[in-house]
Amino acid sequence: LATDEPADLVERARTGERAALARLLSLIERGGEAAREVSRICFPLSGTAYTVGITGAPGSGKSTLTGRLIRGLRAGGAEVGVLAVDPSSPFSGGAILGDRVRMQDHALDNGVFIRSMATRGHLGGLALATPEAERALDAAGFEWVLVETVGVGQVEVEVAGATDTTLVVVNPGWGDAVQASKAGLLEVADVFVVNKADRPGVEETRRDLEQMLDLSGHPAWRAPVVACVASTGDGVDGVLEAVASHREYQQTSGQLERRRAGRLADELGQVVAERLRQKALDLLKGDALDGLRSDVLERRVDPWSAADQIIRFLNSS
Ligand SMILES: Nc1nc2c(ncn2[C@@H]2O[C@H](COP(=O)(O)OP(=O)(O)O)[C@@H](O)[C@H]2O)c(=O)[nH]1
Ligand SMILES: [Mg+2]
Repeated sequence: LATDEPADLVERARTGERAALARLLSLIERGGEAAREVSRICFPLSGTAYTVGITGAPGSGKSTLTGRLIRGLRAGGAEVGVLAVDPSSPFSGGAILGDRVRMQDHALDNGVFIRSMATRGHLGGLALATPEAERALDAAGFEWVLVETVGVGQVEVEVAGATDTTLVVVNPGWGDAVQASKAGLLEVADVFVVNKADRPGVEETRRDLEQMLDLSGHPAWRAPVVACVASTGDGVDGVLEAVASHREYQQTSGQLERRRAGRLADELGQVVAERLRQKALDLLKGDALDGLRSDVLERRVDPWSAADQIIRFLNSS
């Protein structure tokens, strides 16, 4: 009997029932008690999938490239889960339609699961919902989880960077590399992909990126710059090889474990901060602190001292 219980949904998702997995992701998006239950069950079942972020400016070819990566990974027999994270467009929104069309090759392949995500009610928004969604795909048995996010805005860049390997997609032409750098993408890139290499300016863009990398010192891993034409598939093998080298480097150096541990520690910090923030806001919305609020408004108590009192109140409640 099909139920909507998180435990039951997880069990069914793990036997390959995609509708159950879709339902799990909806629960995560919506947040609240059910999302926490999903999270609690999926956490110990996850930790084996390899996650790849694909980010860059709108229109740079992220979805087209993602479709090609899916194809390449499927050719090796692996199951691939994809999250298209788009804060600006809800699940049925127009912007996602293009992604669906480009990825429709895979619509009938049960080894591929593509889902666009909006955050709706999730506490902490995108930054906290995405790793939970990744873990649901991981728990459902996908060996690869691809996360496409638009590389505009701090949270989106953070989400894209919170993967095992992050691809930053730029296009040929003057200034694209500089734009990527301004958006904070240089810091999160493990591999640069110069997509639309059928257009002029590939070498200039490559040179710009290499120069920026020169300026950023001598890290243990220097992001390679790989050119491709996602629309035809030319050069996509090189992108997959770069992902494989980065994975290999991280596994042999211990960096993968450190990076994952760092991400979990960050996530824990964010969850705690978010929950405390929510508690404090709820408290301030009520009338329990009316007196204290007047004290601040009438300048009898300064905000920092008032905050001390509020924190004491939160601790004792
Ligand atoms: N000329 C050319 N066009 C491409 C290439 N890759 C993608 N496109 C086109 O660029 C547009 C935006 O692609 P899309 O994958 O939706 O970009 P996204 O917004 O980054 O996901 C679409 O019209 C694609 O067909 C490429 O390698 N060369
Ligand atoms: Mg897209």
